[in-house]
Amino acid sequence: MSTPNVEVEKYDSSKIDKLEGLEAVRKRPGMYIGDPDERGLHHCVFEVLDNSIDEHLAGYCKRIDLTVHVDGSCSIRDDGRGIPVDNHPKFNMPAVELVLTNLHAGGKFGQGAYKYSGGLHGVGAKCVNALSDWFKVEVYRDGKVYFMEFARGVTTRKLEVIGKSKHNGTFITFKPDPTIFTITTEFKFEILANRLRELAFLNPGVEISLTDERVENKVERFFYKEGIVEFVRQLGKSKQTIHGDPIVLIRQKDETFVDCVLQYNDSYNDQILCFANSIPNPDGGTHLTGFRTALTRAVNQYARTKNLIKEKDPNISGDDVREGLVCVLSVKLENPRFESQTKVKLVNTEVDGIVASVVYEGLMGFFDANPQVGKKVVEKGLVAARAREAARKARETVRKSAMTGGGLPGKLADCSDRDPVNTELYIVEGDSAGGSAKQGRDRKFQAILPIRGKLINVEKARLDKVLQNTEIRTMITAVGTGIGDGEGEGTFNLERLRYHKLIIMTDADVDGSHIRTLLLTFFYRQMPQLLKLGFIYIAQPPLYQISRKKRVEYVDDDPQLNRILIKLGTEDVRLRSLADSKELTQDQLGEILELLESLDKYAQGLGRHGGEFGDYVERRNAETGLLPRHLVKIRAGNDESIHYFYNEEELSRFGEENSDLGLFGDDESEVVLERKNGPQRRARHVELHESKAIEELLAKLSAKGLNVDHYSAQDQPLFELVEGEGEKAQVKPLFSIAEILSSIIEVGRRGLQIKRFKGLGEMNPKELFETTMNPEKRKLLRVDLTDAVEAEEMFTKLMGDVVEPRRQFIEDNALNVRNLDV
Ligand code: 0RA
Repeated sequence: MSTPNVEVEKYDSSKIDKLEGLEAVRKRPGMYIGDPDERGLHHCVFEVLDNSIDEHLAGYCKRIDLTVHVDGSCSIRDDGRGIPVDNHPKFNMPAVELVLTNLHAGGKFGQGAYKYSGGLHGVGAKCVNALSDWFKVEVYRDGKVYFMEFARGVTTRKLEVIGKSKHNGTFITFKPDPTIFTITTEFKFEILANRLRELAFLNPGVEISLTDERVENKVERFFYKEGIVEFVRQLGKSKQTIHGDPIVLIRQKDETFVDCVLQYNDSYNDQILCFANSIPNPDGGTHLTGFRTALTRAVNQYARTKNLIKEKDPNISGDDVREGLVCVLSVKLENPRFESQTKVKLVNTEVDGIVASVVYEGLMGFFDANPQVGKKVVEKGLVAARAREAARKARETVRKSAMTGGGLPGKLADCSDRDPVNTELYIVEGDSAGGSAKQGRDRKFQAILPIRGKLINVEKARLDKVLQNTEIRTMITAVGTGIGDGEGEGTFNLERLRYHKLIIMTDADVDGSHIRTLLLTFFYRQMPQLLKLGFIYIAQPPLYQISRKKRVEYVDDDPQLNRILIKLGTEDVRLRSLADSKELTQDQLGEILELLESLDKYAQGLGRHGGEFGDYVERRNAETGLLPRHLVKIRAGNDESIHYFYNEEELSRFGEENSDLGLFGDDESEVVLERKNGPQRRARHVELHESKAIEELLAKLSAKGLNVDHYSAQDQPLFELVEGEGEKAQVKPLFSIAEILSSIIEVGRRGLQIKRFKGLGEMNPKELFETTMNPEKRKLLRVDLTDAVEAEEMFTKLMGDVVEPRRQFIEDNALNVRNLDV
């Protein structure tokens, strides 16, 4: 990346302060957005998003559109008030610039409309600015469109008016700085979608969309008029509920709002999701404590007044009252305090009592009005209590047999190292793959446990039944921790974990994915801490087996296959440039192919907007190397035309001359307007953020001696691809630069057998070790429980009773088993 072109101007001392302010964010990003890893990367999006949500809470924003672009940048558009643009007299700069560059600028951060904000009280967006390669903002306000741009937190384009608009809002696009986010700069659709869904549930009425331009047609919309009531319905979607509508308890006490929605189903698990000011608190806190106390008290109180439990009988315990409960508990309060930076636990002491009284009074009122539901809840609790007693006894026997039955199960091939930190347990599908794994492993630190046939479905059976299953018992003993929550003997104890990696290794077929899901469900239900703390992994056997003559090779995924084809293709050919009849060296050719491959990604992206890549590249300015930044696609009847613009000025001039298109009159990217004479025209404007990245790739190609004006097909051949030597040499003329890549891949594919790889059994012990078990080479997928909603839904769909969602889910995911980051 080139260094930003910072305008030179006199800075007074306050401005210098400001620049240093953002420099601090770049030096220690962790203090502001958390570690600059995958979490921190997505956190950037969420920080900007929180500002839009704040606008919604203040009553101004109805719609938020998020887009991930092909170059890895991300846009957030909202229809809020728009960041103020008026000049700030003290600092002599527009408010928007101040808000985005001055770490300590107050601005909106006085109380008022923003007191329930979830974000960092506005420091969010400027931190994101500081950590971005570039950051652009468009503000729609006072009938105008304003624009400004930054690079790594420094202003590179001052505020200017670029058009007119009847609407209000803010449109921010940024590209994370790869020198800060060194681990990954790739936004993950699922992570974004999960948070957007959550926000849409928690802020009813706001309409959120997510578009991934890296993939064709990937758009998801989130809009829930009824808010968390729908959230609870969705969580329980694949389960059988025991009463009709969810129970809704909503009340305000002083300045604190409590929203609590609950519903019972006939499963044996409970799921309570807690939020404070829209921030998830997976470790609960004072709101959860208040809820639990009140629920237990209300159910017992009701049971006693209705004589459903006898006077001498003990109370139904909290655990039993919560069996089969789905609940979303959302509080909004003025000054939320959390246990740590990650905000996983709320600590405001006053919240406990407030939530408890809202829930207790609300539930008692509800049970009185709906006695048949009250009775069912009490009965469910009584059944749970009896089952829990049976399970306790079963756990006890598991523990005893583990202690007395000679210790470890016979099927386990244990490792010699006894320190769990160093060791790993492979849980392998089938005795035959298990046998290979035993032979191939490094016995010092790798233990193997073969699992045979179908495991018991832990979703459909009560714990005492599950614990009678030998496969399950063997596994519990091998893992060592025990299971379940609660206190006392036989319950889960992390300190007794015998291996710090538990690796599930199954075939890449339907049975394999079924067994893997059963295992994950078991861990999720009985040892959730292992999942939360990241001890569970999925082995990644190769996806392809390719063979050439006698040689067999295993390939992980499609990009790797492509690289191999390119490499093989390159070995067999030489490229001769017809302009100077010079032959490229193999190294040169390799470098060029790498650049062409990167360009290919952008070519596909442009295609999805209706552009044609060769046509686009031809518009490269010969002197400056600059490419158009904007694309406008116009459709009138059956005619379609594409227009390119190099900058905002050109675009706005075009917009003004073609005002019927409403290019700037509307925040919608697609606009329809009736034209006085002639057919209706529809226009779609796309900002080509990727133009910078493409310019750089083309410049590199150019530096390697290729004339990039010839990217697409010419009348005369540009190169010759030569295969073989002397007399027998075959020569293929190439008419474009793009053709170099495709024809070399074609050569690479020749004489090659590519087979989609099916089972672990297709490899011998040595191959199995080398491809899938050798720590130096293998790729493990760590299963992380980032999203409880998704995990819960996946497990119940896959394992539960309700047939239709399961069938649908399996169909949707059968071809997709490798993407199972649960
Ligand atoms: C400062 C003050 C006001 C709104 C905003 C910032 C604001 C920031 C962002 C970031 C993304 N979208 C946003 N929308 C608004 C208050 C505006 C007023 O009082 O008019």
